[in-house]
Amino acid sequence: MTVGLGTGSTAYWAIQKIGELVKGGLNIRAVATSEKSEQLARQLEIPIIAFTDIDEIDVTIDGADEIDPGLNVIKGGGGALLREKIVAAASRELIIIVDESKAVERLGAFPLPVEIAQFGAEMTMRQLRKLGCTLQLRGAGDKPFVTDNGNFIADCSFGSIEDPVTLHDRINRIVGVVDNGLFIGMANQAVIGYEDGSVKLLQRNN
Ligand code: A5P
Repeated sequence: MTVGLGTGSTAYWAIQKIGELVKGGLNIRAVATSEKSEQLARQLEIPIIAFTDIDEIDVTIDGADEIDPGLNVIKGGGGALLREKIVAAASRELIIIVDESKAVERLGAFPLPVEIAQFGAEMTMRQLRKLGCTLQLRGAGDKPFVTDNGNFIADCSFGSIEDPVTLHDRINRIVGVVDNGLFIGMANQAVIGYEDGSVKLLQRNN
């Protein structure tokens, strides 16, 4: 199988587990959604292949910042949303793993990460604000956070997102936006872990 490896503190544990299985003889190849996850996978001796060398990914396991009951998701808290979305779009199955704090009735309390080109960033952020959010360029002072793809992240607080599909499309129509952290209709399953050790599995109905 070809497996997509997610990014973040939750995906970290999935990668560790996959590493154990590989050590025990599991025969897979993997693509990573960030340089950090790729590094971790290499340390664990999970065979990594270049994204250009694959046609399709069988399954990707990744974390999320928020997930709603329809399995729509906000991602990008760790800044890897673009590669995560490219890998998710190439995957037959996307499994989201979260703890209970990420499961919400409606998306939007978590500021939506939007990846924007460095060139013209001020202009792009002005257009984003017109959509009704308060916005923070990620990073400190004159040292903005730069993604693995060389772009900036604008964290856009909408408070509550009533219509994620429309918002996703309106954001991505802004010139200078590379992509945003709304993953709509991409996740097939979610695994939600609770503090008492129990686990809830959610399946997308389609
Ligand atoms: C990385 O850019 C993100 O999309 C992460 O998958 C998301 O932020 C969840 O990360 P944690 O598992 O660290 O909360």
